[in-house]
Amino acid sequence: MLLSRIDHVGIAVTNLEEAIERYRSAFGLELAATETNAPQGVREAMLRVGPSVLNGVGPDGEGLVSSYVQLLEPLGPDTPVGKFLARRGEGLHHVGYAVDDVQVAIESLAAQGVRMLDSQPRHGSLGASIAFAHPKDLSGVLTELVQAAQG
Ligand code: V0V
Ligand code: CO
Repeated sequence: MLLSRIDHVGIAVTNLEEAIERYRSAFGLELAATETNAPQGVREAMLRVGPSVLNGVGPDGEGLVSSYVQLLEPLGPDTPVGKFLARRGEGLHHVGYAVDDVQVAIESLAAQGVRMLDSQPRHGSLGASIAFAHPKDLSGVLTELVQAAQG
């Protein structure tokens, strides 16, 4: 099986600090990290959902992985999240699934005729290697493959 779990759900927001505060106070979520990712055109925050579970090797340590809410504020209007906000407003932007090997997953999906937006892995949050698949080939959902950082 290609997908091992849901790593994160990505939510497009207009104001990152306000959204972090809302999600923290509403749900008691812990802020794991924030990062500016210029190639992806975002400033983003990862908020940990639930306990870390023993399920591989991830950023929480050997054998420990978590799921996250990823809040995404665009760096400008001409970015993926900037265009999304202009067209649809705030809302669910993508789903990120954990994979063991992102390069293997890219090639497997491409062989199934799913258009990959990235043919090579790119840098993602918490040191992950990521790749996106086109929403039009997956029932309208922008889909991200996430290979967690080692250790
Ligand atoms: C656009 N469309 C979407 C969509 N964005 N559908 C579902 N979910 C989304 N997020 C639809 C749009 O409504 C159009 O449908 C169609 O796709 C083509 O739109 P477009 O005008 O060509 O849209 P663009 O130019 O904004 O491109 C859309 C794609 C772009 C998906 C190609 O956003 C992209 O390359 N995304 C991958 C990178 C990314 O999203 N980075 C930010 C997250 P109609 O109207 O024609 O029916 S970074 C991240 O998650 C990180 C760093 C991490 O997790 O570590
Ligand atoms: Co993401």
